[in-house]
Amino acid sequence: MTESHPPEKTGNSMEHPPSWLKISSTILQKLSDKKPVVALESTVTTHGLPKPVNLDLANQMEEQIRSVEVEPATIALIQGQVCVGLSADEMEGLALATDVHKISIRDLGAAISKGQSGGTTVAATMNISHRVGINIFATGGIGGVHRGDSGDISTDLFELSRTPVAVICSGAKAILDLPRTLEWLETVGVPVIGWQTDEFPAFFSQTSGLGLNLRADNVSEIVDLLNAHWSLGFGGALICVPCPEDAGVPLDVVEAILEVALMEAEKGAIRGKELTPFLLNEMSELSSGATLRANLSLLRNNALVAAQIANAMAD
Ligand code: PSU
Ligand code: MN
Repeated sequence: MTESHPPEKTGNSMEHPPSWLKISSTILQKLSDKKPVVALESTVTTHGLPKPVNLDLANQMEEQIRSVEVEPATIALIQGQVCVGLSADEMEGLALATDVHKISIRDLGAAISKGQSGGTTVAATMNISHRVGINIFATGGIGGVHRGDSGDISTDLFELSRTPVAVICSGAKAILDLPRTLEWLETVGVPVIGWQTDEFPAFFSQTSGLGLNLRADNVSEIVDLLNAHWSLGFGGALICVPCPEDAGVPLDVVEAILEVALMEAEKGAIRGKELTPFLLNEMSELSSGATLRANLSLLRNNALVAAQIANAMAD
């Protein structure tokens, strides 16, 4: 008679990871030694930035994190395996490939079963981070509620509501409806904390005119708040870091070029998953690269702030 096995555990014990999961030996060691680790998503690399600056940026984010002795854990799908920590070759393959998928929560099972490669979104990356025991995660912007009446609301908001991971970002993607995104975050119970600011940052712009009820000026305030939130058994938290001053683009400039980009998209009948890359690209051209420079700058800075928070958590 064959022995029956209990289902594989999906908690934080990663001594016997399931077959679909590959954690780098360095990260495994850091986690078991309770050393600080910061997770990084990969959709921003595969779908959010032009090639080849996407590869440079992915590596620079990891360098920022290592510069304060924290271990970066970039998460991505490679041939159906969820990889936590990528080799240099894996990172390059992912960034420069043309046939990679954008993988959110609904796509994860399919991507594993079909042996796909791709970038994990904020939602998918949060979920995997939590399973392996990482609770600090850096990115540029989360998904949210789209403008207009398409009903397009990102799974990122739902994952934030249920998964205890802190996401360090510069707000939501610039092309979204920010007031409605903030309302949704409140509805699903996600604390939104301004990092040295009283306003929700508007991604490329440091300000949005939308006030936040939570502000933290140093890492120990963040650590206290996260520990209290998690001791209550709640889910994610959003820590909003404005784009560095020297790279930020004023809100009125962003709004003006977005309007033009949206018209171009309408003319070209561009929608669905093509829309975000198209708009970001148009906006970069219309601003002579200013929005792209802001995007790169805020991504590097968010990685550093996240690593500082991870260090304070580990103390
Ligand atoms: N913000 C950007 N570029 C991106 C993303 C966010 O400026 O590419 C990615 C993130 O990975 C985020 C995802 O989780 O888009 C959200 O996609 P959707 O709205 O389809 O859920
Ligand atoms: Mn969407």
